[in-house]
Amino acid sequence: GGLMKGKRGLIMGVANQHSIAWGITQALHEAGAELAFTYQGDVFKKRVVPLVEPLNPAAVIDCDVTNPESLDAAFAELGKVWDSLDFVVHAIAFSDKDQLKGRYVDTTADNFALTMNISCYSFTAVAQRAEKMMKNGGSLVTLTYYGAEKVMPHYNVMGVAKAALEASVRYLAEDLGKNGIRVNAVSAGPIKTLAASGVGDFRYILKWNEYNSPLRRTVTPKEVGDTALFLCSDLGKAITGENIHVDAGYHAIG
Ligand code: 0WD
Repeated sequence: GGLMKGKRGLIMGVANQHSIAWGITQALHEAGAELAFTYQGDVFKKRVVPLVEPLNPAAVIDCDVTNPESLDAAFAELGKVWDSLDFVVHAIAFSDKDQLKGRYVDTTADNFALTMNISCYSFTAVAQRAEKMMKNGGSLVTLTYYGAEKVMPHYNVMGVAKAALEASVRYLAEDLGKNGIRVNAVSAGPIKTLAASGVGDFRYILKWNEYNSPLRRTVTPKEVGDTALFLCSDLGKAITGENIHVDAGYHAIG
């Protein structure tokens, strides 16, 4: 049985067992979804392949989202094993960590473009390709952070990119809604991951959230995963263009 029985989805952005995408994977796997994965290059291959193997993935594919040919190849590969697709989880972001501290105003043009490309545009690039495989409608989910809405210490250019990502969720929801494809974001509270370790003073941000969020704690990747599961499932079938905060309530007070 299970909420996701018979549903097929691609998860992009598992880097290791601490990744939010890994918590999302647990939730979707337990609910009975059939899963495929992309990882970024050989460095991550070594970690991701053994991690996902026990879940019997339909495919585990190398994909660098900055490279359109790599994206095309990944979806072509997926098309060989699946004739349709029900959901995609996009849990990918990147910025030069030297610019995730200090002042936003000092952001370079090169890193601005790179951060926007990987952390924002890649979701649209994925949507373009996923749309073609979503023959029975579908659900696209991306990960964002409150630093898109309010100034958070050190988040800087990533906050600007997440704001653009959240806006793109609304435009994509409008474009793809006609085909029954829903597009939503999950705004996760801070979680200690590889990507987060690049953000200046991250431990302080974790403590701050623990002391000040309404639930007086931080959140786990699995808790973020449970909301991603809800959005990918038919329980979320009337929800699109939305941004759900899974942050122990911090957005309500912050
Ligand atoms: O506190 C946090 N950790 C939060 C993260 C709070 C709110 C949101 N998020 C977001 C992140 O911004 C990101 O969009 O969640 C998403 C997942 O991030 P994560 O789980 O915190 O981080 P991690 O486990 O590192 O996974 C992100 C991965 C990359 O890892 P690195 O360590 O290289 O940043 O994104 C992948 C890569 O595996 N990635 C790429 N994948 C394909 N092509 C690329 C790329 N060019 N660049 C990064």
